[in-house]
Amino acid sequence: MVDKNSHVPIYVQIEEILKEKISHGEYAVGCAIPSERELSETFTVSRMTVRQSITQLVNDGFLYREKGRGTFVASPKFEQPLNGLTSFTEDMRARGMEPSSNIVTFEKQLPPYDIREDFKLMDNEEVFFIARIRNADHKPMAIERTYIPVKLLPDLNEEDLQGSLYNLVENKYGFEINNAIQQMEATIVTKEDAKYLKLEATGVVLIIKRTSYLANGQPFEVVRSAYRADRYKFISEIKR
Ligand code: 16G
Repeated sequence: MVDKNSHVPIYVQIEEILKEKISHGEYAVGCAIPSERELSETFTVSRMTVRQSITQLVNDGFLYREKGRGTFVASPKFEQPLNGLTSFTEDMRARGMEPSSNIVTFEKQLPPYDIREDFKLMDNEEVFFIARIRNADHKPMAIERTYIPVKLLPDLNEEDLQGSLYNLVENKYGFEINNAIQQMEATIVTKEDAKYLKLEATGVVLIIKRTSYLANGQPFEVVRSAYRADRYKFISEIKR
């Protein structure tokens, strides 16, 4: 129960109690938790305090809200290892899930300055710009915005991108993908991405920028992705 004399804020104590119930399966995945009113009676605290705990658990991916229906227990987050250069398709298949994409944009364009620099392109050389919503079992996980030099994959088309880009690069074009450099930061989702990812306006995303290279050292993609922070955690093993 809640200890009102503790130096640990009450909303944090409630959060811990609810987390424990989730991890023990007392509150099962997909099931509704008790209402704010019920919880505030159980813990003899205000509804505001209960709401604060719940909001924190929603932001941390333990719970999700559905308008007019209540608050439910979320599936555990995906644990994505950070030590292999894998594709979204491979990652989802390895989990026994079905990958799919909704292509939001597919076009050729003159790249923005920084992208032109990344690829070391001439002023008049174009890139493909592709925005794809990536789904696992039909649920949006991420939106990826990818730049690829047109001269590298000249007949890339929208239909091909329903499947795996890495599969095309390796098997249709016969290139060897070798390594990538990746950076990650957290931010509040943009209005546009909230719509694509079906997130609330205050939802948090992990922004990942990946530049991937072929075996000959040539960069072939620059990708900026927004991953739902409530569905993903990235894991790496570090050795001393
Ligand atoms: C991953 C990569 C992305 C790559 C994509 C290819 C991250 C952050 N991003 O999502 O850079 O373009 O896989 O996936 O991991 P595909 O082969 O399924 O199209």
